[in-house]
Amino acid sequence: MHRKTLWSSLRVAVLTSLFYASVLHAEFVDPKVLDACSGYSATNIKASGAVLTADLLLNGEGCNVFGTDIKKLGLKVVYETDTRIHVKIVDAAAPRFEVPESVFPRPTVGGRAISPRSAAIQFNYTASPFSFSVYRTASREVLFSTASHPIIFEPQYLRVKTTLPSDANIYGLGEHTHPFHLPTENTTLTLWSRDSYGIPVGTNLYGNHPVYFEHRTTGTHGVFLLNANGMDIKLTNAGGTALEYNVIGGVLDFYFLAGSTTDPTAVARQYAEVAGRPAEVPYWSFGLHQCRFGYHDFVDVAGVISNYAAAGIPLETMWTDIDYMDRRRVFTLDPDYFPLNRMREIVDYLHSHDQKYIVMTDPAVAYLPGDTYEAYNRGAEADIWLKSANGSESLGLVWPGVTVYPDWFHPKITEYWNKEFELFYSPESGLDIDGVWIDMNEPASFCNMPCTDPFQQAIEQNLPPPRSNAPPDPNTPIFVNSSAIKVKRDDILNPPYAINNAAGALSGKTAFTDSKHANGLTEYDAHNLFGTMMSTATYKAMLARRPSKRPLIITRSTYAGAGREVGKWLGDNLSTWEHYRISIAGMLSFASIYQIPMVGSDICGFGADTTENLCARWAMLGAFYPFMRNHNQDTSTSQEFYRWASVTQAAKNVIDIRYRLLDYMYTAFHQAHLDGTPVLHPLWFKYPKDTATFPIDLQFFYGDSILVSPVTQEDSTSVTFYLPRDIFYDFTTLAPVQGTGAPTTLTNISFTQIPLHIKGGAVLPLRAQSAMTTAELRTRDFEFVVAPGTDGTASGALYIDDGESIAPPSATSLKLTFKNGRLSVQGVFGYKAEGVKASRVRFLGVERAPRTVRVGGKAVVKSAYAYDAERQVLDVEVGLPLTAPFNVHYT
Ligand SMILES: *[C@@H]1O[C@H](CO)[C@@H](O)[C@H](O)[C@H]1NC(C)=O
Ligand SMILES: *[C@@H]1O[C@H](CO)[C@@H](O)[C@H](O)[C@H]1NC(C)=O
Ligand SMILES: *[C@@H]1O[C@H](CO)[C@@H](O)[C@H](O)[C@H]1NC(C)=O
Ligand SMILES: *[C@@H]1O[C@H](CO)[C@@H](O)[C@H](O)[C@H]1NC(C)=O
Ligand SMILES: *[C@@H]1O[C@H](CO)[C@@H](O)[C@H](O)[C@H]1NC(C)=O
Ligand SMILES: CC(=O)N[C@H]1CO[C@H](CO)[C@@H](O)[C@@H]1O
Repeated sequence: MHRKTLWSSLRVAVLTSLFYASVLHAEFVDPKVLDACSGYSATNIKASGAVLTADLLLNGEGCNVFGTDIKKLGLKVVYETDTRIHVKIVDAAAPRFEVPESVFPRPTVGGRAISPRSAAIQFNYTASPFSFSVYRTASREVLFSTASHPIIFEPQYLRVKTTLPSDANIYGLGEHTHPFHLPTENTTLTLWSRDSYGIPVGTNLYGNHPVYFEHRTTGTHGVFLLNANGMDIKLTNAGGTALEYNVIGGVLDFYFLAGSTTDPTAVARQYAEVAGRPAEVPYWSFGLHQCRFGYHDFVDVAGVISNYAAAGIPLETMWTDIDYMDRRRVFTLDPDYFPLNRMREIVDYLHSHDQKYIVMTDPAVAYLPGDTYEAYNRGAEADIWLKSANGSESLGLVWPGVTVYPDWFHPKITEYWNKEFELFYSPESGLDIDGVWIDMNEPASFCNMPCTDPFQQAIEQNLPPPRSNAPPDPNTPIFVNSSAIKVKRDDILNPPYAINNAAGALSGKTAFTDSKHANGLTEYDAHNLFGTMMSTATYKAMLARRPSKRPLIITRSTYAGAGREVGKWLGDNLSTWEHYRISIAGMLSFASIYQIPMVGSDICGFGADTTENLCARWAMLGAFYPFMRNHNQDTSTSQEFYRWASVTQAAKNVIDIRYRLLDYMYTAFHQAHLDGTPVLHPLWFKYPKDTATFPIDLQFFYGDSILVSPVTQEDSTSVTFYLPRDIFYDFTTLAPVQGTGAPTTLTNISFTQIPLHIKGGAVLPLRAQSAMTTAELRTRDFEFVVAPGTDGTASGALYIDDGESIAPPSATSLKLTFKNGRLSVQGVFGYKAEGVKASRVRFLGVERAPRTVRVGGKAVVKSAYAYDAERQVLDVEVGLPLTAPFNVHYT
């Protein structure tokens, strides 16, 4: 059906496709054929202030490569800010699918009139044949250019290709497991949400982020294509480096971001203006999370909680995978293995020890008409299930067997989802969870194509599988040790241009692309939004349960902008050194580019069996993931940190560091929430002129200033890493280390240590001591570590609030600055942390013993400070309450 439409408002497409060649992969189409297409010519060009419009008329008959070329297109170019140009090309005659505003709110534009001439980047075009480019105003350097690559715009195929500098530095375009620095040789990045066990390189994974940052020594810019249809983005060096979009629907809706010529993080903030800034997460969410698939029953879960306490490893949050469900049905508890009264006992126990509890929630609901399964019955009653093309319920095959999927576009979906959360996760009578884990939301299906009989396949695939153990005695004591604690159907199912979907057909292992949503959209268009829409519904449901508190939601599938509400784990990796290494690139992509900073990979690996050494190294790397969770598959050997002595020690060492740095990271998250500044940085963000940093993805900065350089080779105790030409300080000894801009090797790194350096120029706010829970951590004093840069100055920030409110009633926000021997701590002291003091300051790189030391203007006695000449550290006792500004000064 057609719907009336306005520029930049929701529209519904009916792809009136005509005659096609048979299904082709674009790789079978010679690029020369596409480049020989006649393209369009711009006419009726009108430029007025910040807006340019034109009609694009097809030259001749077009090339009709995957359908019939659309005759007339509409071009609209808007200089939205001084650093952002919006370029949109649509079918002039008929509305097509666009990402709905409800899923991706457009940035507000206006307020101030932008003069194109003063903008940092310019839109330029050639009228016939039509091509366009974007260049930097000051340098006239071209950043994007479609010249000699005609735009192709067909019902189910859109093509835009830009030339790039040779061997360009491109980052983003996920989700994938390529290196962070994308190979430009023969690389295809496919965007189509897919349940992708083992996260294979070169295949489409769970989420979709059609945004890239391109870095040059002359500056960094960004390009975002706001299109959610399936696509292949190709990077090639054949015939000159180029990037080509091949998209099977929607419109061309580009945002060009100028970035900056000096600060690579500027483009991240500009992307946040478009995609939204990340949600703040609760303080406790930075604690250690423990999970696995395969905790058999409530006794097992309670035992893990007790064992962590017994091992003295801080456990903040216990998680449970689908094991808890009755026959794998969402919103149920298995009455024999996870009975409600015992589960409530576990949750009460956790809460009384300042610990948290999270379980998995899947979108697919078991299809059980006429049964007593209320989650299904209430959904059927409200008629909120995704529908097949003929109007029947669209069926999938997931953990509980045959399922239906919620239709996130249905007007009653919020009511339904909120109700299920309210009932099942009721603090009074249900499972009182503290956060939510949402999975399988690509959406996944186990049904093999053509999936004509999911009921038969449920039998063949043994779904839901029977339990492998007998249920425990329901009265088994736990916690006994008190010391422990539209279109033609064929076109939508098999479009003429077949994206390189690793699941084969477009509907392979997911909901059928001809399924219909309540608002008329098909899964063909909405597929890549499913995970993000489930995220939004879950966010609302958690807010409805606890209206003032920040929800913690960790999802598998995301679309651009998902970070406004949720965090993300990197999916079903394996316990391999390769996946340990690639986790850094994955995490950097989400945290530094896609604006989804609450991210981490399953520590010690999900699938396959881990080893002691791998798990020890991974525990330490994982302490520098914003989201730190150990998670494991049901068929893999157990890998809780307490299972090996070396891993226990590694985890304790590194959680001690993570927790002492927790406020430093919390402050970075607050800044990210305010303006999109990334919380993790690839090295080139900090050293944009140093070409050696561009490909590095085995090291990164945690926050602005902690350089993490993990050991990366199997069972090795040495690592060769890069220290840029700058001053650093060893995190453990605090002694200065001069970076030379050459590879540095450290040897004899035990399996309980990870190399960490402080980048000169930082004042770090650390808790003076770690703790067993984050609640306890919040009672600890602060200490400040002053690490001067090559210019002798340093700065930092500290933000403290109640750690959980969406709108905290009060906050402390401090600027920490160091110059000429003086650290000054100033700002707003709104949050009252009872009894929390600034206990001491450590000044690094102090070359000689001080003559005088003053705290708050008063000279202090010699016994109140210590100077270590070998390490060049001056350690000053402060002991002031953190309620007013103060200085510490040495001469
Ligand atoms: C803008 O486009 C025109 C026409 O193609 C071209 O002659 C000119 O060099 C371009 N300007 C820049 C700065 O790229
Ligand atoms: C490009 O990559 C594909 C997929 O990995 C491979 O099959 C093909 O041989 C490669 N082509 C070239 C020219 O390297
Ligand atoms: C309780 O836990 C402590 C600490 O791990 C252990 O030393 C002790 O043996 C346990 N006691 C019992 C009765 O299991
Ligand atoms: C509707 O379509 C589904 C999926 O293609 C099919 O299984 C079902 O039999 C159809 N129902 C009717 C009434 O045609
Ligand atoms: C390696 O480190 C251990 C302890 O950390 C130390 O005892 C040993 O001497 C070191 N070996 C070498 C070769 O440096
Ligand atoms: C052991 C194993 O199955 N490894 C696979 C996991 O995924 C990697 C890359 O992501 C593949 O290359 C491996 O084959």
